[in-house]
Amino acid sequence: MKKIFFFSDVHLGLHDTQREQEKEQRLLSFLTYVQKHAEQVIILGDLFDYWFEYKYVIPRGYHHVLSKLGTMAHSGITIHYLAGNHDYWLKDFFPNDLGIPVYKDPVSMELRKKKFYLHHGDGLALNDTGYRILKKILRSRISIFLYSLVHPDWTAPIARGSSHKSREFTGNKDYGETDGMLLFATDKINEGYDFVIMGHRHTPLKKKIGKGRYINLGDWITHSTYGVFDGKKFELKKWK
Ligand SMILES: [Mn+2]
Repeated sequence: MKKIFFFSDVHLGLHDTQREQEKEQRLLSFLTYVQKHAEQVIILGDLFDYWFEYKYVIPRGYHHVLSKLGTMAHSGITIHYLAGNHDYWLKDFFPNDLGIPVYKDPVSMELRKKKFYLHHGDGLALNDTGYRILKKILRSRISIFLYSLVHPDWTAPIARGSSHKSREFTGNKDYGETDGMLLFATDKINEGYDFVIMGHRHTPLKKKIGKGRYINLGDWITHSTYGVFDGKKFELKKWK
């Protein structure tokens, strides 16, 4: 019986070439396994540390992973890609060229008769109004349009630098993010969801809340964790 796989926060492109090559190999070996056992795959955001696509240009350096995902989708595996805060600027490359639908907002899905709520996890901190305002600005049509006018060789290094800084900055401050995500998950489970799945925190977690479960998928920078659902139980596993 085929299964449904979940993963998030690979942050491809984050480190130097050597570390990135190691991470890419680790992810590709996982995807080869998934290809054999999956009916569906759900990516919960931040697959890339930086992604901005133009009409005729996509970022360089990810071609092995892109072609792997494309092959998987082509072979009949349904892949859903929910954008995170680092790869929010996806356009039509994934749906049109790879056959992978992209979601810009949290989604609810019924999988094997269970109700799933899928959310990358950003913007749920309890006292981070600054981020919520920044999120609106960065995602506005006008900002995206203006950014797209700049040559890709100029925007990519700037964006990569600022994505590093933002991670160091958020990593050093406590915005009550863990609590905010847990509260959010609790609300959703009380609304009737069986599973609430998130990423973004880079810390794997599986928690029973009432009759439901809140799962945080962890990351592929240090944990290499993923979720697998067989229709009955949801397991949070570590890829070795
Ligand atoms: Mn994130």
